[in-house]
Amino acid sequence: MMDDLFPDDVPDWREALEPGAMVLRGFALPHVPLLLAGVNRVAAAAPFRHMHTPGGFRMSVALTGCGHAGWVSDRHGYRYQAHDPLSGQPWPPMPAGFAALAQQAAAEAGFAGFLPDACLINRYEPGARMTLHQDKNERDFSQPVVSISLGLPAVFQFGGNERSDKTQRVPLAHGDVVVWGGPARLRYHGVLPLKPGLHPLLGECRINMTFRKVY
Ligand code: MD3
Ligand code: FE
Repeated sequence: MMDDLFPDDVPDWREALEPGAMVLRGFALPHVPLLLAGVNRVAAAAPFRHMHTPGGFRMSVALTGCGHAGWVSDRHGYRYQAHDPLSGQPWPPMPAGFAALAQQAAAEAGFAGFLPDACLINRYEPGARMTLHQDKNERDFSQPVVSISLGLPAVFQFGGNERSDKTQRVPLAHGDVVVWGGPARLRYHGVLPLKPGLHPLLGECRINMTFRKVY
């Protein structure tokens, strides 16, 4: 009866996309105030900016970051670096509670002991997108990436190990957390252009935070 409709051993908030890729629906919802306060503090010290690809194109997603490394792209290429090129200062420290939350999410997905040293923060406004890419600037691919979506919903594209592989579309909403590790770690992925909308907390915007072990 109720037990069949809502089996308590198969929580429906936890969804395996593929081996190594686990969606934790709403996992970050209780932590939204802490996350938004932290993002605002980081952005006050290291403002969101639109980087340029090595080929000279302005990225539609604005980004900032905190922790020991930030992601930088310019005409010389893309890489992690310890200093914010806008200020010449180290990236702001990771706000209290960030790393613990990422570690908790990773553990839920089977990656116990995840110790992120960086958090990249992407800001999407309507029309902004991220083309298919792999994340391979980190040193240790045995460590997962934990992503938290806030604000307007988006459609995530999850592909294979080759750019030309077929992709699946995964809707990601406010508070959803995804853990990407193991065989999913080097999959191509992207985000379709953000649809216009107004989120009650964030307005016309989506924020995506990704926690990584870079060094
Ligand atoms: C799968 N960000 O910052 S998060 C990125 O929504 C990035 O802003 C997207 O891709 C965003 O690099 C997607 C989900 C994500 C992040 C890293 C991954 C999925 C991943 C690394 C490996 C496989
Ligand atoms: Fe990525």
